[in-house]
Amino acid sequence: MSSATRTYYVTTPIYYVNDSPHIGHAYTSLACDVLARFLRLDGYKVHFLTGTDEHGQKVEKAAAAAGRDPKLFTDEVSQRFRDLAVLMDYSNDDFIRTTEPRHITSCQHLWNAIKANGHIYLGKYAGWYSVRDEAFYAEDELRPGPNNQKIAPSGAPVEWVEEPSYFFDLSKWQDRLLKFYDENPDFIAPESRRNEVVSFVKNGLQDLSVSRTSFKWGVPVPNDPAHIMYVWLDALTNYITAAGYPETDSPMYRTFWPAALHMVGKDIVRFHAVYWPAFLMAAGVAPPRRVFAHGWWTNEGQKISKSLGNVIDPIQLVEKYGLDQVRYFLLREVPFGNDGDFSHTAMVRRSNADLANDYGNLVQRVLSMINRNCAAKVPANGALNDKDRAFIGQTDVVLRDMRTHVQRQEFHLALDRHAEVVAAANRYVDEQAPWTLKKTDPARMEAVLYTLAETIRRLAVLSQPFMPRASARILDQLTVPASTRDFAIAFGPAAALSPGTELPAPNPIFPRYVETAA
Ligand code: ME8
Repeated sequence: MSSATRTYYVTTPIYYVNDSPHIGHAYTSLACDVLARFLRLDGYKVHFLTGTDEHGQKVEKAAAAAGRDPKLFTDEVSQRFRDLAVLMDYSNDDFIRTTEPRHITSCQHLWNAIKANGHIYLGKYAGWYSVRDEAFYAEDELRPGPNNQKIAPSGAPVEWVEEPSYFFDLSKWQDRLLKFYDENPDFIAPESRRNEVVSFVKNGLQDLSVSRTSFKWGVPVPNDPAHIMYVWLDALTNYITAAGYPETDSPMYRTFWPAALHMVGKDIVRFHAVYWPAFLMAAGVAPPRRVFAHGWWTNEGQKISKSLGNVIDPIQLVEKYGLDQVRYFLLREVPFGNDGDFSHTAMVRRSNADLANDYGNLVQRVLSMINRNCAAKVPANGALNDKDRAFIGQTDVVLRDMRTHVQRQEFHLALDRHAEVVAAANRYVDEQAPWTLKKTDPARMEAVLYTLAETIRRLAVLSQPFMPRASARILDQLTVPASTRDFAIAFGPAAALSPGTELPAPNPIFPRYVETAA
């Protein structure tokens, strides 16, 4: 396949607009952003989608509690998610809202396709529902809670619901889903989530209620507007809406559907890995290629919740520690897929140790030495020896390794590989001691500093997806043109730093975080 034909469609969950974004939302979108940026730099045509989930009882209730009209309320809260995308420097290509006309059309079209294929029938729902999870639960999934209430596995309260409802014949999809998982071993990751989903499906599936009649805030069911669509059917459909559905002949749809990856948190894996492929297969639409369910963040050991008052606001975090520092911390601190704990101590430790002391210091000391000892010009490279060339060349292998890790959503391992070269380069500075060579062997000093500057250029190219602003500043300090920052060019022979090029005065990239008295 030529690089021009490689495409990748990556999506975040669309977030409920019942409340402001917090660190968990920022995390999922960050992972998608890093993936999208990495693949664009690697020559892929990428479409990166995020957005907001605006229908359903949960949002309707939040609007009522705020004394607001649901449309105006969702406009306002959705905007906060857009603002977050700007603050966090996400490179999303589209932002979808489920209240948009394009989405209503798409939902109704999908509904009609599923119904025309005989997979939707009218009945009556009598069972448990959790508004907080927007999910139906079987009796045996619930446990007793306080005041004789029943509690969902997520800890959310449930209520008894009885109303006319359309059903999707999910019970008939068990074998087809199991076959699909079998034939597509990469469809659900990580492995633990895959096992969880497979055993859930093996235990048998019940038909799923896909419409509600007791409230109005949603997409009307075609030809029966007393019903509105179940918010999860509505929400999941966003992924094909944004790909141009129902225009399945459009260039957009043909280029990007099926999606390469739906990134989600582990709380919503069942919706994405069970219901969604079943809905799509029932409509004759290809399912996505992969669902990755990452882990859960706690705050200083506690579940993050509004009622505990410990919600971490990404805006405050970025103001306090810096954007690239936060982006780095979230993806480096915890193996992607595992649960993680946010703590101020860990954030400061990571930022100061890895960024200020290691990466930042490497850049600062090398550029300062060049500034002082090489007349602020890229050093001469005539005296490079095999060891120097091998030192630079190791970054070719790191690019390959990082590519593999990012493709598998092992962001922490990609950053580990990067950090190894940073550490090796700092050792190289110490071993070669260029400052002592100035008088004894100036040509050798230039070769050592050239080797380091060229390594830093490559490291900055590789860190762009993770820390776009800091990486750009490093590349600017090396006067690397914007047109030579993608991987194919940056790692090609013509992009190497050119000796004699004038360099600006160096500026520190990653300040040390110092606690200020409150
Ligand atoms: O579920 N740690 O929206 P939502 C890590 N609208 N990630 C977290 C997190 C935490 N503590 N808290 C939230 C919905 N997340 C639906 C999705 S998609 C068709 C519809 C992230 O606003 C994580 O990605 O409740 C989780 O899956 C998502 O936010 C839930 O966002």
